[in-house]
Amino acid sequence: MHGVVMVFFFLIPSIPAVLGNFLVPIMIGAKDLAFPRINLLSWYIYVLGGVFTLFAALSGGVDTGWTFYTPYSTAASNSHVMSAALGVFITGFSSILTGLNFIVTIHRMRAPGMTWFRLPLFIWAHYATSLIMILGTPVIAITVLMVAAERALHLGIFDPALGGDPVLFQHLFWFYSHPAVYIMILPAMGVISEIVQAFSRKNIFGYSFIAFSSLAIAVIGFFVWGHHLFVAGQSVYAGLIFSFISFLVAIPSAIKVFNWTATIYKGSVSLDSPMLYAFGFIGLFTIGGLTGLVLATMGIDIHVHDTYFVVAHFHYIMVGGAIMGYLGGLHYWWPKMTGKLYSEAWSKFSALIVFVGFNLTFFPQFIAGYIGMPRRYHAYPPEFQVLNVLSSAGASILAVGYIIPLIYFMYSLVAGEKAANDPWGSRGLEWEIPSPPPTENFTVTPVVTEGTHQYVHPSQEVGVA
Ligand SMILES: [Cu+2]
Repeated sequence: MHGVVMVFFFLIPSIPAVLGNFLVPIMIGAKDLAFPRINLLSWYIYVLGGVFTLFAALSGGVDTGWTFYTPYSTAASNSHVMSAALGVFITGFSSILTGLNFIVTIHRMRAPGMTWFRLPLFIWAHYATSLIMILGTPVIAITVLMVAAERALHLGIFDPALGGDPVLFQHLFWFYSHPAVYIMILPAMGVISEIVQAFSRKNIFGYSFIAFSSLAIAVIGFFVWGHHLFVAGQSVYAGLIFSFISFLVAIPSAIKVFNWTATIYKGSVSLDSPMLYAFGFIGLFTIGGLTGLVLATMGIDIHVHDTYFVVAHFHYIMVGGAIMGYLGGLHYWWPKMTGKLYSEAWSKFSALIVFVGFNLTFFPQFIAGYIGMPRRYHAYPPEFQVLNVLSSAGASILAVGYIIPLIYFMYSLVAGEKAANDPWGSRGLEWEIPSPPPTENFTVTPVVTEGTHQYVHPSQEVGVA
Protein backbone atom coordinates (compact mmCIF):
# COMPACT_ATOMS: atom_id res chain seq x y z
CA MET A 1 0.00 0.00 0.00
CA HIS A 2 2.98 2.31 0.66
CA GLY A 3 4.05 1.73 -2.95
CA VAL A 4 0.58 2.23 -4.44
CA VAL A 5 -0.06 5.44 -2.52
CA MET A 6 3.42 6.91 -3.01
CA VAL A 7 3.75 6.12 -6.72
CA PHE A 8 0.25 6.80 -8.01
CA PHE A 9 -1.03 9.37 -5.53
CA PHE A 10 2.06 11.29 -4.47
CA LEU A 11 5.11 11.06 -6.74
CA ILE A 12 3.31 11.13 -10.08
CA PRO A 13 1.08 14.14 -9.33
CA SER A 14 3.37 15.96 -6.87
CA ILE A 15 5.29 18.36 -9.10
CA PRO A 16 2.95 18.56 -12.15
CA ALA A 17 -0.18 19.04 -10.03
CA VAL A 18 1.21 21.29 -7.31
CA LEU A 19 3.85 23.33 -9.13
CA GLY A 20 3.04 22.65 -12.81
CA ASN A 21 -0.61 23.72 -12.66
CA PHE A 22 0.46 26.96 -11.04
CA LEU A 23 3.65 27.71 -12.99
CA VAL A 24 3.13 26.38 -16.53
CA PRO A 25 0.68 29.17 -17.49
CA ILE A 26 2.69 31.91 -15.74
CA MET A 27 6.02 30.83 -17.20
CA ILE A 28 4.72 31.00 -20.77
CA GLY A 29 2.83 34.25 -20.20
CA ALA A 30 -0.71 32.78 -20.19
CA LYS A 31 -3.73 33.52 -18.03
CA ASP A 32 -4.43 29.88 -17.17
CA LEU A 33 -4.17 26.40 -18.63
CA ALA A 34 -5.98 25.88 -21.93
CA PHE A 35 -8.83 23.93 -20.28
CA PRO A 36 -9.35 25.21 -16.73
CA ARG A 37 -12.50 23.13 -16.18
CA ILE A 38 -10.83 19.93 -17.36
CA ASN A 39 -8.03 20.83 -14.95
CA LEU A 40 -10.54 20.99 -12.12
CA LEU A 41 -12.07 17.72 -13.34
CA SER A 42 -8.68 16.02 -13.15
CA TRP A 43 -8.49 17.10 -9.51
CA TYR A 44 -11.90 15.54 -8.74
CA ILE A 45 -10.90 12.36 -10.57
CA TYR A 46 -7.70 12.19 -8.52
CA VAL A 47 -9.68 12.50 -5.28
CA LEU A 48 -12.18 9.86 -6.39
CA GLY A 49 -9.38 7.41 -7.26
CA GLY A 50 -7.75 8.19 -3.93
CA VAL A 51 -10.96 7.30 -2.09
CA PHE A 52 -11.04 3.83 -3.69
CA THR A 53 -7.38 3.15 -2.94
CA LEU A 54 -7.62 4.47 0.62
CA PHE A 55 -10.63 2.23 1.13
CA ALA A 56 -8.45 -0.73 0.10
CA ALA A 57 -5.73 0.38 2.50
CA LEU A 58 -8.08 0.90 5.45
CA SER A 59 -10.08 -2.26 4.93
CA GLY A 60 -7.14 -4.61 5.07
CA GLY A 61 -4.77 -3.70 2.25
CA VAL A 62 -3.49 -5.56 -0.76
CA ASP A 63 -0.92 -8.35 -0.43
CA THR A 64 0.35 -8.19 -4.01
CA GLY A 65 2.76 -5.27 -3.60
CA TRP A 66 2.28 -2.07 -5.62
CA THR A 67 2.97 -3.94 -8.87
CA PHE A 68 -0.22 -6.11 -8.76
CA TYR A 69 1.78 -9.01 -10.22
CA THR A 70 -0.21 -11.96 -11.49
CA PRO A 71 -0.93 -14.67 -10.35
CA TYR A 72 -1.09 -13.07 -6.86
CA SER A 73 -3.45 -10.35 -7.99
CA THR A 74 -5.77 -12.65 -9.93
CA ALA A 75 -5.94 -15.31 -7.19
CA ALA A 76 -9.16 -15.10 -5.20
CA SER A 77 -7.40 -14.73 -1.82
CA ASN A 78 -7.28 -10.97 -1.42
CA SER A 79 -10.48 -9.09 -2.15
CA HIS A 80 -9.06 -5.57 -1.83
CA VAL A 81 -7.11 -5.80 -5.09
CA MET A 82 -10.31 -4.73 -6.85
CA SER A 83 -10.75 -1.39 -5.09
CA ALA A 84 -7.01 -0.59 -5.10
CA ALA A 85 -6.78 -1.36 -8.82
CA LEU A 86 -9.94 0.63 -9.50
CA GLY A 87 -8.39 3.59 -7.67
CA VAL A 88 -5.29 3.37 -9.88
CA PHE A 89 -7.49 3.05 -12.98
CA ILE A 90 -9.56 6.12 -12.12
CA THR A 91 -6.56 8.27 -11.14
CA GLY A 92 -4.94 7.43 -14.47
CA PHE A 93 -7.51 9.65 -16.19
CA SER A 94 -6.41 12.53 -14.01
CA SER A 95 -2.85 12.08 -15.35
CA ILE A 96 -4.02 11.81 -18.95
CA LEU A 97 -6.16 14.97 -18.71
CA THR A 98 -3.35 16.93 -17.03
CA GLY A 99 -0.86 15.83 -19.70
CA LEU A 100 -3.29 16.81 -22.44
CA ASN A 101 -3.92 20.17 -20.79
CA PHE A 102 -0.19 20.94 -20.50
CA ILE A 103 0.57 19.97 -24.11
CA VAL A 104 -2.26 22.09 -25.55
CA THR A 105 -1.34 24.99 -23.26
CA ILE A 106 2.34 24.92 -24.23
CA HIS A 107 1.48 24.70 -27.93
CA ARG A 108 -1.31 27.26 -28.08
CA MET A 109 -1.04 29.75 -25.23
CA ARG A 110 2.54 31.07 -25.30
CA ALA A 111 2.78 34.87 -25.06
CA PRO A 112 4.07 36.80 -28.08
CA GLY A 113 7.84 36.33 -28.30
CA MET A 114 7.85 33.18 -26.15
CA THR A 115 9.43 30.96 -28.78
CA TRP A 116 10.12 27.27 -28.17
CA PHE A 117 13.78 27.94 -27.41
CA ARG A 118 13.02 30.72 -24.96
CA LEU A 119 10.80 28.39 -22.90
CA PRO A 120 12.01 27.87 -19.33
CA LEU A 121 13.50 24.38 -18.90
CA PHE A 122 10.76 23.66 -16.35
CA ILE A 123 8.32 23.88 -19.28
CA TRP A 124 10.37 21.52 -21.49
CA ALA A 125 10.43 19.03 -18.61
CA HIS A 126 6.66 19.23 -18.22
CA TYR A 127 6.17 18.92 -21.97
CA ALA A 128 8.21 15.68 -22.02
CA THR A 129 6.38 14.42 -18.93
CA SER A 130 3.01 15.14 -20.54
CA LEU A 131 3.96 13.04 -23.57
CA ILE A 132 4.61 10.06 -21.29
CA MET A 133 1.38 10.69 -19.36
CA ILE A 134 -0.66 10.61 -22.55
CA LEU A 135 1.13 7.68 -24.23
CA GLY A 136 1.80 5.51 -21.18
CA THR A 137 -1.08 5.95 -18.75
CA PRO A 138 -3.75 4.31 -20.96
CA VAL A 139 -1.60 1.15 -20.91
CA ILE A 140 -1.58 0.86 -17.10
CA ALA A 141 -5.29 1.71 -17.01
CA ILE A 142 -6.10 -1.10 -19.44
CA THR A 143 -3.74 -3.47 -17.61
CA VAL A 144 -5.36 -3.05 -14.18
CA LEU A 145 -8.75 -3.29 -15.88
CA MET A 146 -7.67 -6.65 -17.32
CA VAL A 147 -6.62 -7.82 -13.85
CA ALA A 148 -10.03 -6.86 -12.53
CA ALA A 149 -11.75 -8.60 -15.44
CA GLU A 150 -9.61 -11.69 -14.94
CA ARG A 151 -10.48 -11.81 -11.24
CA ALA A 152 -14.18 -11.35 -11.83
CA LEU A 153 -14.78 -13.24 -15.08
CA HIS A 154 -11.82 -15.71 -15.37
CA LEU A 155 -11.19 -14.76 -18.98
CA GLY A 156 -7.82 -16.51 -19.21
CA ILE A 157 -5.70 -13.47 -20.04
CA PHE A 158 -3.05 -14.11 -17.39
CA ASP A 159 -4.03 -17.52 -15.96
CA PRO A 160 -2.02 -20.32 -17.63
CA ALA A 161 -4.64 -22.89 -16.62
CA LEU A 162 -7.06 -21.04 -18.92
CA GLY A 163 -4.48 -20.47 -21.66
CA GLY A 164 -3.27 -17.08 -20.38
CA ASP A 165 0.28 -15.90 -19.64
CA PRO A 166 1.21 -14.36 -16.25
CA VAL A 167 4.39 -12.83 -17.72
CA LEU A 168 2.24 -10.87 -20.19
CA PHE A 169 1.14 -8.83 -17.17
CA GLN A 170 4.75 -7.93 -16.38
CA HIS A 171 5.31 -6.71 -19.94
CA LEU A 172 2.18 -4.53 -19.87
CA PHE A 173 2.82 -3.28 -16.36
CA TRP A 174 6.43 -2.21 -16.95
CA PHE A 175 5.68 -0.78 -20.38
CA TYR A 176 3.95 1.94 -18.36
CA SER A 177 5.74 1.74 -15.05
CA HIS A 178 9.27 2.24 -16.32
CA PRO A 179 8.29 5.43 -18.21
CA ALA A 180 6.32 6.37 -15.08
CA VAL A 181 9.68 6.70 -13.32
CA TYR A 182 10.33 9.55 -15.76
CA ILE A 183 6.90 11.05 -15.07
CA MET A 184 8.18 11.30 -11.50
CA ILE A 185 11.76 12.45 -12.16
CA LEU A 186 11.51 14.71 -15.26
CA PRO A 187 9.49 17.46 -13.54
CA ALA A 188 12.02 17.38 -10.68
CA MET A 189 14.80 17.80 -13.24
CA GLY A 190 12.91 20.81 -14.60
CA VAL A 191 12.78 22.30 -11.10
CA ILE A 192 16.52 21.72 -10.60
CA SER A 193 17.32 23.44 -13.92
CA GLU A 194 15.46 26.55 -12.71
CA ILE A 195 16.99 26.56 -9.21
CA VAL A 196 20.55 25.96 -10.40
CA GLN A 197 20.36 29.01 -12.68
CA ALA A 198 18.71 31.27 -10.12
CA PHE A 199 21.15 30.48 -7.30
CA SER A 200 24.29 30.43 -9.45
CA ARG A 201 23.31 33.69 -11.10
CA LYS A 202 24.07 32.13 -14.45
CA ASN A 203 22.19 31.17 -17.57
CA ILE A 204 22.08 27.38 -18.05
CA PHE A 205 25.06 25.73 -19.68
CA GLY A 206 23.79 24.00 -22.86
CA TYR A 207 20.11 24.99 -22.90
CA SER A 208 19.14 22.93 -25.94
CA PHE A 209 20.98 19.85 -24.65
CA ILE A 210 18.93 19.97 -21.44
CA ALA A 211 15.69 20.58 -23.36
CA PHE A 212 16.27 17.75 -25.86
CA SER A 213 17.57 15.38 -23.20
CA SER A 214 14.12 15.62 -21.56
CA LEU A 215 12.52 14.53 -24.82
CA ALA A 216 15.16 11.81 -25.30
CA ILE A 217 14.44 10.42 -21.83
CA ALA A 218 10.70 10.43 -22.60
CA VAL A 219 11.20 8.53 -25.87
CA ILE A 220 13.96 6.05 -24.86
CA GLY A 221 12.11 5.38 -21.60
CA PHE A 222 9.48 3.46 -23.56
CA PHE A 223 12.00 0.89 -24.84
CA VAL A 224 13.64 -0.35 -21.64
CA TRP A 225 10.85 -2.14 -19.75
CA GLY A 226 12.44 -5.57 -20.25
CA HIS A 227 15.11 -4.76 -17.64
CA HIS A 228 12.45 -5.68 -15.08
CA LEU A 229 12.14 -9.17 -16.62
CA PHE A 230 15.74 -10.40 -16.67
CA VAL A 231 14.84 -13.28 -14.34
CA ALA A 232 11.24 -13.77 -15.57
CA GLY A 233 12.14 -16.25 -18.27
CA GLN A 234 12.80 -13.66 -20.95
CA SER A 235 15.26 -14.78 -23.65
CA VAL A 236 18.91 -13.84 -23.16
CA TYR A 237 18.91 -11.97 -26.48
CA ALA A 238 15.90 -9.86 -25.50
CA GLY A 239 17.68 -9.24 -22.19
CA LEU A 240 20.83 -8.07 -23.95
CA ILE A 241 18.88 -5.58 -26.05
CA PHE A 242 16.92 -4.23 -23.08
CA SER A 243 20.15 -4.01 -21.09
CA PHE A 244 21.83 -2.03 -23.88
CA ILE A 245 18.90 0.39 -24.33
CA SER A 246 18.75 0.89 -20.53
CA PHE A 247 22.38 1.99 -20.66
CA LEU A 248 21.43 4.50 -23.38
CA VAL A 249 19.04 6.31 -21.00
CA ALA A 250 22.06 7.18 -18.90
CA ILE A 251 23.30 9.52 -21.64
CA PRO A 252 20.56 12.18 -21.53
CA SER A 253 20.48 11.89 -17.72
CA ALA A 254 24.24 12.42 -17.52
CA ILE A 255 23.98 15.37 -19.93
CA LYS A 256 21.73 17.09 -17.39
CA VAL A 257 24.01 16.36 -14.44
CA PHE A 258 27.10 17.61 -16.30
CA ASN A 259 25.30 20.72 -17.56
CA TRP A 260 23.98 21.63 -14.09
CA THR A 261 27.49 21.20 -12.74
CA ALA A 262 28.93 23.37 -15.52
CA THR A 263 26.25 26.00 -14.74
CA ILE A 264 27.23 26.09 -11.07
CA TYR A 265 30.95 26.19 -11.95
CA LYS A 266 32.27 29.74 -11.49
CA GLY A 267 28.75 30.91 -10.72
CA SER A 268 27.92 33.36 -7.95
CA VAL A 269 26.43 30.57 -5.80
CA SER A 270 24.18 31.32 -2.83
CA LEU A 271 23.26 28.44 -0.53
CA ASP A 272 19.61 29.21 0.16
CA SER A 273 17.36 26.25 0.95
CA PRO A 274 16.19 25.63 -2.67
CA MET A 275 19.84 25.39 -3.74
CA LEU A 276 20.60 22.98 -0.88
CA TYR A 277 17.86 20.71 -2.19
CA ALA A 278 19.29 21.09 -5.71
CA PHE A 279 22.72 19.99 -4.50
CA GLY A 280 21.03 17.09 -2.71
CA PHE A 281 19.21 16.17 -5.89
CA ILE A 282 22.31 16.23 -8.09
CA GLY A 283 24.36 14.02 -5.74
CA LEU A 284 21.62 11.56 -4.79
CA PHE A 285 20.13 11.27 -8.28
CA THR A 286 23.63 10.48 -9.57
CA ILE A 287 23.98 7.64 -7.06
CA GLY A 288 20.49 6.40 -8.00
CA GLY A 289 21.29 6.63 -11.71
CA LEU A 290 24.67 4.88 -11.47
CA THR A 291 23.22 2.03 -9.42
CA GLY A 292 20.54 1.84 -12.14
CA LEU A 293 23.35 0.99 -14.55
CA VAL A 294 24.53 -1.67 -12.11
CA LEU A 295 21.03 -3.17 -12.16
CA ALA A 296 20.76 -2.89 -15.95
CA THR A 297 23.77 -5.22 -16.18
CA MET A 298 22.19 -8.64 -16.55
CA GLY A 299 24.75 -10.70 -14.63
CA ILE A 300 24.62 -8.42 -11.57
CA ASP A 301 20.86 -8.10 -11.75
CA ILE A 302 20.48 -11.88 -11.38
CA HIS A 303 22.52 -11.63 -8.15
CA VAL A 304 20.72 -8.63 -6.61
CA HIS A 305 17.25 -9.10 -8.13
CA ASP A 306 14.47 -8.72 -5.54
CA THR A 307 16.92 -7.65 -2.82
CA TYR A 308 17.21 -4.43 -0.85
CA PHE A 309 19.79 -3.24 -3.39
CA VAL A 310 16.85 -2.55 -5.72
CA VAL A 311 14.90 -0.83 -2.93
CA ALA A 312 17.88 1.42 -2.20
CA HIS A 313 18.39 2.19 -5.91
CA PHE A 314 14.87 3.35 -6.66
CA HIS A 315 14.54 5.30 -3.43
CA TYR A 316 17.67 7.24 -4.42
CA ILE A 317 15.77 8.14 -7.62
CA MET A 318 12.31 8.62 -6.11
CA VAL A 319 13.17 10.25 -2.77
CA GLY A 320 16.73 11.49 -3.39
CA GLY A 321 15.62 12.70 -6.82
CA ALA A 322 11.90 13.37 -7.14
CA ILE A 323 11.17 14.44 -3.55
CA MET A 324 14.35 16.54 -3.28
CA GLY A 325 13.20 18.28 -6.48
CA TYR A 326 9.69 18.71 -5.10
CA LEU A 327 10.93 20.20 -1.82
CA GLY A 328 13.43 22.41 -3.66
CA GLY A 329 10.66 23.67 -5.95
CA LEU A 330 8.26 24.19 -3.08
CA HIS A 331 10.86 26.30 -1.23
CA TYR A 332 11.78 28.24 -4.37
CA TRP A 333 8.22 29.15 -5.42
CA TRP A 334 6.53 29.20 -1.99
CA PRO A 335 6.88 33.01 -1.66
CA LYS A 336 5.41 33.36 -5.18
CA MET A 337 2.51 30.99 -4.53
CA THR A 338 1.52 32.31 -1.11
CA GLY A 339 2.96 35.82 -1.00
CA LYS A 340 4.63 34.92 2.30
CA LEU A 341 8.24 34.33 3.36
CA TYR A 342 9.32 31.42 5.57
CA SER A 343 12.22 31.09 7.99
CA GLU A 344 15.47 30.76 6.03
CA ALA A 345 17.37 29.35 9.04
CA TRP A 346 14.81 26.62 9.74
CA SER A 347 14.52 25.72 6.06
CA LYS A 348 18.30 25.30 5.72
CA PHE A 349 18.37 23.23 8.88
CA SER A 350 15.57 20.92 7.71
CA ALA A 351 17.17 20.53 4.26
CA LEU A 352 20.26 19.26 6.06
CA ILE A 353 18.19 16.90 8.24
CA VAL A 354 16.42 15.52 5.15
CA PHE A 355 19.78 14.87 3.47
CA VAL A 356 21.32 13.12 6.49
CA GLY A 357 18.15 11.16 7.32
CA PHE A 358 17.70 10.08 3.72
CA ASN A 359 21.23 8.70 3.37
CA LEU A 360 21.12 6.95 6.73
CA THR A 361 17.83 5.31 5.72
CA PHE A 362 18.71 4.12 2.27
CA PHE A 363 22.49 3.72 2.00
CA PRO A 364 22.61 0.72 4.39
CA GLN A 365 20.02 -0.95 2.15
CA PHE A 366 22.54 -1.08 -0.72
CA ILE A 367 24.82 -3.11 1.55
CA ALA A 368 22.03 -5.26 3.01
CA GLY A 369 20.77 -6.08 -0.47
CA TYR A 370 24.19 -6.77 -1.88
CA ILE A 371 24.93 -9.31 0.86
CA GLY A 372 21.60 -10.97 0.18
CA MET A 373 18.69 -9.51 2.13
CA PRO A 374 15.54 -10.05 0.03
CA ARG A 375 12.71 -7.52 -0.36
CA ARG A 376 9.22 -7.99 1.05
CA TYR A 377 10.18 -10.11 4.06
CA HIS A 378 9.22 -8.86 7.49
CA ALA A 379 11.80 -11.02 9.29
CA TYR A 380 15.50 -11.45 8.59
CA PRO A 381 18.57 -13.25 10.02
CA PRO A 382 20.61 -11.50 12.76
CA GLU A 383 23.48 -10.51 10.43
CA PHE A 384 21.17 -7.91 8.85
CA GLN A 385 20.15 -6.43 12.20
CA VAL A 386 22.63 -3.52 12.39
CA LEU A 387 21.90 -2.36 8.85
CA ASN A 388 18.15 -2.48 9.48
CA VAL A 389 18.46 -0.54 12.72
CA LEU A 390 20.47 2.13 10.88
CA SER A 391 17.69 2.34 8.28
CA SER A 392 14.99 2.69 10.91
CA ALA A 393 16.97 5.37 12.74
CA GLY A 394 17.49 7.21 9.44
CA ALA A 395 13.78 7.05 8.65
CA SER A 396 12.98 8.66 12.00
CA ILE A 397 15.43 11.49 11.28
CA LEU A 398 13.97 11.86 7.79
CA ALA A 399 10.49 12.18 9.30
CA VAL A 400 11.71 15.10 11.45
CA GLY A 401 13.12 16.69 8.28
CA TYR A 402 9.67 16.46 6.67
CA ILE A 403 7.73 17.71 9.70
CA ILE A 404 9.80 20.88 10.24
CA PRO A 405 8.85 22.37 6.82
CA LEU A 406 5.21 21.51 7.50
CA ILE A 407 5.43 23.67 10.61
CA TYR A 408 7.31 26.68 9.18
CA PHE A 409 5.24 26.68 5.98
CA MET A 410 2.01 26.76 7.98
CA TYR A 411 3.49 29.41 10.26
CA SER A 412 4.45 31.51 7.23
CA LEU A 413 0.87 31.37 5.94
CA VAL A 414 -0.40 32.81 9.21
CA ALA A 415 2.39 35.13 10.32
CA GLY A 416 5.01 35.15 7.55
CA GLU A 417 6.50 38.39 6.26
CA LYS A 418 5.05 39.60 2.97
CA ALA A 419 7.07 38.43 -0.04
CA ALA A 420 8.15 40.90 -2.72
CA ASN A 421 7.56 40.14 -6.41
CA ASP A 422 11.04 38.70 -6.76
CA PRO A 423 12.45 37.65 -3.37
CA TRP A 424 15.39 35.68 -4.85
CA GLY A 425 16.40 38.25 -7.47
CA SER A 426 15.53 35.68 -10.16
CA ARG A 427 14.81 36.40 -13.81
CA GLY A 428 11.66 34.94 -15.36
CA LEU A 429 8.03 35.84 -16.06
CA GLU A 430 6.76 34.45 -12.74
CA TRP A 431 8.99 36.90 -10.85
CA GLU A 432 7.60 39.97 -12.63
CA ILE A 433 4.05 39.62 -11.33
CA PRO A 434 2.84 40.16 -7.74
CA SER A 435 3.17 37.47 -5.04
CA PRO A 436 0.70 35.79 -4.95
CA PRO A 437 -0.27 36.38 -8.58
CA PRO A 438 -3.68 37.94 -9.29
CA THR A 439 -6.43 35.86 -10.89
CA GLU A 440 -5.47 35.29 -14.53
CA ASN A 441 -1.83 36.10 -13.69
CA PHE A 442 -1.15 39.06 -16.02
CA THR A 443 -3.13 42.28 -16.31
CA VAL A 444 -1.48 42.89 -19.69
CA THR A 445 -0.24 40.03 -21.87
CA PRO A 446 3.56 40.18 -21.65
CA VAL A 447 5.76 40.46 -24.73
CA VAL A 448 8.83 38.27 -24.35
CA THR A 449 12.15 39.46 -25.73
CA GLU A 450 14.64 37.01 -24.20
CA GLY A 451 14.88 33.65 -22.45
CA THR A 452 14.67 33.30 -18.66
CA HIS A 453 17.58 33.63 -16.26
CA GLN A 454 19.51 36.17 -18.32
CA TYR A 455 21.68 37.48 -15.50
CA VAL A 456 24.02 40.42 -15.78
CA HIS A 457 27.58 39.97 -14.53
CA PRO A 458 28.00 41.81 -11.17
CA SER A 459 30.57 44.18 -12.71
CA GLN A 460 27.94 45.35 -15.20
CA GLU A 461 25.03 45.56 -12.79
CA VAL A 462 23.66 49.10 -12.66
CA GLY A 463 21.32 48.73 -9.73
CA VAL A 464 18.91 46.26 -8.22
CA ALA A 465 15.29 46.79 -9.18
CU1 LIG B 1 12.78 0.32 -15.17
